[in-house]
Amino acid sequence: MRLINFKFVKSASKPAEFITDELPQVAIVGRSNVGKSSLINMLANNKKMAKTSSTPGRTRLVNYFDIDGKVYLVDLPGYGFAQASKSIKKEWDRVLDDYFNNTHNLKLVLLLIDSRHLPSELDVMMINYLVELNIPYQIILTKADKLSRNELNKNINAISNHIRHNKSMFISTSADKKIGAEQIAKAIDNAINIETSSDN
Ligand SMILES: Nc1nc2c(ncn2[C@@H]2O[C@H](COP(=O)(O)OP(=O)(O)OP(=O)(O)O)[C@@H](O)[C@H]2O)c(=O)[nH]1
Ligand SMILES: [Mg+2]
Repeated sequence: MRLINFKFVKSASKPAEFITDELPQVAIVGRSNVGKSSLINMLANNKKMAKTSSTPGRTRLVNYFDIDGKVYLVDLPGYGFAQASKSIKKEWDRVLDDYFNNTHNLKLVLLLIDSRHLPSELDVMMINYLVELNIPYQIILTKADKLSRNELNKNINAISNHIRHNKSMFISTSADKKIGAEQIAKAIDNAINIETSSDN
């Protein structure tokens, strides 16, 4: 599948505003500043689709993008922004929890982890949370352009050991160098089509 036409649909901050129509959803999560919005821009081939910022904690809302009228790509608030006040942190946690508990058409979560660092405790919590809710997820390593081939391979091994996932399950990406978009499109396509074929 090629992801062609991206359209921003809306931002939401509470369940009453969430999109609950029939279209499948694919959500993007990860700690603040990991590169969620940049990844959307890479997929959309449009640097202005999702707002990016070098200031962490930029995306505080649930942002919905329609792709080709087939699927919603959903940019979720980042977690673990160290400098956020306690009340803002709580609010983010609530938005994430609300989103996962109120979105019944969620087919896949793209969980972003910075390729330069070991997953944080919050990343591990997020994985456990998704497993518990039985939500399929795909690990995406971001900012691969910041590492040499060797360093990247070393980190992929360390990350896969740390979270006990087979490294063949990771997709390495760079929004700057536009690496990994095709693999992600394939993962999204698979996630959407598995459901459709088993429904028939
Ligand atoms: N070198 C490089 N920098 C990147 C890449 N992806 C994102 N960045 C930079 O990382 C910073 C954060 O990127 P965002 O896409 O805004 O991150 P986010 O996860 O949406 O952040 P929040 O919305 O705050 O949770 C920006 O300065 C980006 O330019 C990448 O693949 N390579
Ligand atoms: Mg963002």
